[in-house]
Amino acid sequence: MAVLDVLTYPDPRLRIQAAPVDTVDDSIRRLVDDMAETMYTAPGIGLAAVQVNVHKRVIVIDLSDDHTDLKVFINPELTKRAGSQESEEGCLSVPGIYAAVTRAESITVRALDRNGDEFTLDANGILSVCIQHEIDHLDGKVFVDYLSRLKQQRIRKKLVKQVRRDPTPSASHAPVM
Ligand code: K1U
Ligand code: ZN
Repeated sequence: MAVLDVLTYPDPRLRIQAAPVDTVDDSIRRLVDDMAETMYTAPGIGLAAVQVNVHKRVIVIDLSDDHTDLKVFINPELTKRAGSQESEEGCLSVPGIYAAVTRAESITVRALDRNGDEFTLDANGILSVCIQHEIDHLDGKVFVDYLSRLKQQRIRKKLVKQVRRDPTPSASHAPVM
């Protein structure tokens, strides 16, 4: 397994729409394992493949304290949304920034698991928020898109300055489609 570089906002590669996975094979399972290791190392509670510059519809989430509840969503689709909730969000691609975002309270998601088997899951609370946040990444969206223009400008300036001061290897890689 490997810890992958995470793209930092406003990197334009975060805007690339991810393509559906055709076949869940060993290369996808390796990607899932590397994404899980990257998420646990960060640390975070979710990660979308787009954030590690792989433009495929793959998400990992683990809300447990002890890394024992890894959830894998391949080609996830929201089939139901109900209600609304506001909660504080963070993002490994927007380090150090937390802001309130309004999303659906409860959702149903249909996806494939790491064996390529279809499942559906009903979620609410933080799991629902996290799934919606990660599906946004697959569609080239970042949570700061929900904030005011002024807040987006401030965040962009702050992170561009930070990356100039401390450049990461991810800044020079081409997208992996
Ligand atoms: O998509 C990402 O970058 C991961 C993101 C997921 C997320 C968090 C909160 C609301 C919506 C989506 C993160 O994991 S940010 C880091 C974080 O929330 C966290 C880190 C350590 C312990 C607990 C939480
Ligand atoms: Zn994120």
